[in-house]
Amino acid sequence: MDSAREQLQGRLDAAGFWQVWQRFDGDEKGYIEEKELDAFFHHVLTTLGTDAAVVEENVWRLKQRIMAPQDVSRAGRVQMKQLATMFLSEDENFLLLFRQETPLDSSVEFMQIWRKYDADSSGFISAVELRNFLRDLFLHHKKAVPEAKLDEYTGTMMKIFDKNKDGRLDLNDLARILALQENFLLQFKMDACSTEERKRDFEKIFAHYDVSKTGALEGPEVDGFVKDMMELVQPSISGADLDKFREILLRHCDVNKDGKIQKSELALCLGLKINP
Ligand SMILES: [Ca+2]
Ligand SMILES: [Ca+2]
Ligand SMILES: [Ca+2]
Ligand SMILES: [Ca+2]
Repeated sequence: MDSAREQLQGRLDAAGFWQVWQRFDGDEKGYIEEKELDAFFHHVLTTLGTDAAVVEENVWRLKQRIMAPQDVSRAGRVQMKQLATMFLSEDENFLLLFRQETPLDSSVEFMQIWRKYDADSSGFISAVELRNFLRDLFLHHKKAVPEAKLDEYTGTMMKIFDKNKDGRLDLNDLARILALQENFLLQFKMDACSTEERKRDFEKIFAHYDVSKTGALEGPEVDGFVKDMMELVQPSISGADLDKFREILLRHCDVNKDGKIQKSELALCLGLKINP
């Protein structure tokens, strides 16, 4: 192991790494260009208080390491994972990268998590609630984390993802933590063409959100549908928006007032006639 790496590992936490990373990957693509590496390492070393006299030498060493044959990036790109591994401890690394390893299936799954950890239904995830999420996350990945470390990691995640610094996470902050994939509804043309096509799309859409296969959308299934619908017209919505739109949707669609949206109710709502 080269000495530059030995010196560096463990001295930067995930929040510190993220701060530098964001300067280079502002829109969170997950990689930077190879030609940005010099500047990136420069920033890291300066952040760590490396003596100016040896910065250049260390930048060169770090670059040698990342460009080693097995690490060579495709299309001149260097992935966040490659760089995070250089600087962070295993757990800190995990905090930044677990979302890439285990992406969510759908907004329904996302909303299940949101409802579960927003335990007091405040429309926000507080630090205490985030801590519970992280504890379960580490447990789920069979990692034992002492309580003190859990506090530290909660602080780290808040530093990274609590954008407006009010000490709590909104819906779109959690969506970033969990790296929710592309909106399912984006694949459909809403100005749909033939009736047949619209019916086929409708079947696909309903099946996607009716995860429990009950023939009705209930609980987080409604939430997931509402979230994706709203985000077709608005880039990201808050927890309060979601609750408001959920209520509006139910008011319009839930004809039999059972708190669920049956398939026939949704079809009616979307102006479609389907055979039951
Ligand atoms: Ca809450
Ligand atoms: Ca916040
Ligand atoms: Ca269902
Ligand atoms: Ca209903």
